Amino acid sequence: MSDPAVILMAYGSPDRLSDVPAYYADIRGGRPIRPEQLDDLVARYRALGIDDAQGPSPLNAITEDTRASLERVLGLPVFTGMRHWQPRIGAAVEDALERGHDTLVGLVLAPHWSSLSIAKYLELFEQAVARRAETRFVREWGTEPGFVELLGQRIRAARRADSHVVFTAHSLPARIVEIGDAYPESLLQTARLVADRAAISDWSFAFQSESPTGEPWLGPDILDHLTELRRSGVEEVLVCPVGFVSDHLEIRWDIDVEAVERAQELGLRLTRIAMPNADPDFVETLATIVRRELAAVTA
Ligand code: FEC
Repeated sequence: MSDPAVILMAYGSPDRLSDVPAYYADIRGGRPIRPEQLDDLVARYRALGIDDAQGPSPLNAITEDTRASLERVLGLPVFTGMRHWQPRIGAAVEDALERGHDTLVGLVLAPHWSSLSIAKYLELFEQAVARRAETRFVREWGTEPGFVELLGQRIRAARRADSHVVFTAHSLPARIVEIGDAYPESLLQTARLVADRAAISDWSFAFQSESPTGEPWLGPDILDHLTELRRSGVEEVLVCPVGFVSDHLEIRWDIDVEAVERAQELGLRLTRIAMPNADPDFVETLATIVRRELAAVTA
């Protein structure tokens, strides 16, 4: 190994509202989008209320802050590659190769492997490298001690005495379980470790952000789960989204608006932990993961 670099991958977000149709088309991968689905998505982005000059979601800016901090901490070049927007994973890899980097560590800003999520990043990464460099790809890092510690601290900081903690992650079509995907177990493993770290026993797990694709998705969905919690006497809920690391549409809309509204209807108080974003402790955890991968290359 002579010249390593990191390809830091994230989901990506439209730069402005007018990009939403092209961005949604990319997510759908050529499958049709009904006009009312597009209208609904534009309305959700619009409702985030962020100045369009900065983009309708904070995700791209947070990813850039994370990239810049990771580069500083590691003292190595870090390139951003987005799954669904620019700069693409392919462009990031090309850029790194053109600058002469011969060892690329691929790291996704999402902690848990699934055949419908991280596997897609891996495909794009490997296709782009096309055996032109040595690669290490981090498949998952949801039990990384620094990550568990950070979430545990965030829970301790935000939790009130009687809060019930609900860990959440993005739902996926239920068929992934039939093909042997361990996504639900990996999520529960993180939730258990974080709960232990925060010394809480009053917790549960729910999925969020299901898409209207016409097939069954993993549940329970957080909105139904809140109803069940209220029925069982819970009055306060603290959401800890273990499957995400940044503020973005799925947090700012699905939790901060939709879940909060449902909670209010039910007479529940719902708050959530602050996301890791580009927090120095989180960046240090990412750096630890990258250093371990690089040590394995040189070993
Ligand atoms: O803030 C932003 O602009 C982007 C937020 C965003 C993140 C994100 C993360 C994940 N997704 C995952 C799975 C799916 C599957 C489908 C799907 C659809 C959407 C749509 C939008 C969207 N996702 Fe996403 N996701 C984000 C945004 N996601 C917008 C399209 C409209 C909608 O359905 O709401 C369904 C695709 C299909 O229709 O076939 C499946 C998973 C993650 C977490 C891992 C990761 O970050 O890669 C899993 C952030």
